[in-house]
Amino acid sequence: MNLIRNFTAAAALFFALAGGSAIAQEITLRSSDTHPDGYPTVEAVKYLGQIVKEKTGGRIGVDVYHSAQLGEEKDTIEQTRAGVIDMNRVSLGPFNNIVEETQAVSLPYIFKSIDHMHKVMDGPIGEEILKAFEAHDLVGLAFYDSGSRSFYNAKKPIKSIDDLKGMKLRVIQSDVFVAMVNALGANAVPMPYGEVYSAIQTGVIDGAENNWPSYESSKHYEVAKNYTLDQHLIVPEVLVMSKTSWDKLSPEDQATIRAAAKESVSKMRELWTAREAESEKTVRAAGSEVVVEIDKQPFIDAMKPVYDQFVKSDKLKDLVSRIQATN
Ligand code: GTR
Repeated sequence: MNLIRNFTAAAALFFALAGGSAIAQEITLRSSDTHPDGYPTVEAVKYLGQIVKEKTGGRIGVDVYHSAQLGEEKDTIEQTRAGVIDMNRVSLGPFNNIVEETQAVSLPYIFKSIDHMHKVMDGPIGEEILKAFEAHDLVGLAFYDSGSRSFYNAKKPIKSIDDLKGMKLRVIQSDVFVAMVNALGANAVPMPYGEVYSAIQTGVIDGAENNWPSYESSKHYEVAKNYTLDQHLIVPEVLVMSKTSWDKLSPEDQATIRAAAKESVSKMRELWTAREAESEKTVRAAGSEVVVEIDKQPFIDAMKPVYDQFVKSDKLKDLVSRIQATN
């Protein structure tokens, strides 16, 4: 950021000396996203960038590096903590092993519905979880939607929990995700998102799990045609900033970015709803076999050991019971 700042300061001076009237961008924040251009999270952060640019008279801009140009999520999180990347939009999953509080909202079937998730994340519990990032060199700005995650595989349609037995399924690099898949009788294989397509194609794994837009945009549907809507996880996504980059900003600029992040949430939700429908249409048209009706109770029952394993500290117990009590 310093280099860019020096360069833009020099450019501003040049414009001033040359009598130019352009307002130079003084700060360019680099933001990471694993998803391709056009994906709702990418567009939401671009939207935030536009607001910030307008509100600061062009002084601050946000460049979104989509398609994992800055790396896989686990690595970009470390780079954001180190101040190398300024902003990052990531699923809460890869944060599970770093920020304990994120585990509470990454537990299978913790949310009864998308509405329930919105109520929790838009309220005091959400604020508390956003604040928890600060102890880990990050500033939590906002939560985005991610629909619900379900299993897909290259082998056979999953019609009941028994069909999962022995399947090798990729999960996000999170102990909660690993425990969840193992508790269902399958074998969890934690792996970066970008490696999943070829791992399915070459038979290293049988499948993975994700929401409609990711199943579609990653093209995993081309190699794993069986998709079962067991909806085991409604796990939100988060937009964070590096504490190092944040501390370089004035309190006014920080407030502008916070407000723009909040404003980008409703935009994101609009884009999300549209993309979910579009993605479903695309994968169905491409021949995916979708199991819609499935008895979820055995899946829910199988999660008991996962809750026992992770909901141990007073902090987690308290968070989980407050989430469950939210209507
Ligand atoms: C997507 C999520 C990404 C990434 C991916 C994954 O739903 O939006 O941030 O975490 O899942 O499974 O790795």
